[in-house]
Amino acid sequence: MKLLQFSTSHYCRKARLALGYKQIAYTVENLTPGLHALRLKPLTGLTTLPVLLPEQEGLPEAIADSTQILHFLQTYQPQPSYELTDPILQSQACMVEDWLDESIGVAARFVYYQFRSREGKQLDPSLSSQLVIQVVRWQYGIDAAAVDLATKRLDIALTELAHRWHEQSYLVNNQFSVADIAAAALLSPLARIPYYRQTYPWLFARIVEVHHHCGEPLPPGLEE
Ligand SMILES: N[C@@H](CCC(=O)N[C@@H](CS)C(=O)NCC(=O)O)C(=O)O
Repeated sequence: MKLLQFSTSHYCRKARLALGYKQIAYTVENLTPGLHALRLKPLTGLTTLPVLLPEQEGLPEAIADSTQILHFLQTYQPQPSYELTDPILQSQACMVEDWLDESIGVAARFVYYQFRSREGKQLDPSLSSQLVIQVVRWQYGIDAAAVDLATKRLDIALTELAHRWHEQSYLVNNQFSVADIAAAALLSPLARIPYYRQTYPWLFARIVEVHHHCGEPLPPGLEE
């Protein structure tokens, strides 16, 4: 299988964690931001990454959206499973995954790019990197007011996650699920930001555990 991705995207990390957990061999193709839409639009009708190309007869040509990719992989190869057997618990896991995708992953992006353009500029002060960061800020409307709201949303999210992830290993019913994969990927950009590292050490311990569980390399800032 081939994963079309942006190498730094936390949504693409989510798809890689699922592929890793399923132990499915895959290659990646890194697309160039800006030009990516030309390749993706005819393929999926969307412009977002990740996109999975199963490259097998009888399977869809392309699957867009990290949630759909996880769903496809579970059907393609049921074991090892990240689907909970109790349908009510599985529905809870899907709801937590959707909340992380639609709200928390977006908030993490806002806070991360704000950090990279300010206090975290020294992580890569090169002109090319700062240019990419400015383009991303413009593309998503990342300004001080939006970042303030994103920060508050993350505080609420991390208080909720503390109840579920600090005291137990897995988010839903203490069983590994799509919710853990989504949280580990979508909150990983915060590993670069000292405030989050100091305030929520348990979060990064869990992110590392999930990456080990999936056999995938650790995110920037958490490499051993
Ligand atoms: N809900 C989507 C979100 C993916 C997403 O936001 N991807 C970003 C990269 S992190 C993207 O492709 N942005 C480029 C664009 O929107 O044109 C998913 O889970 O796959």
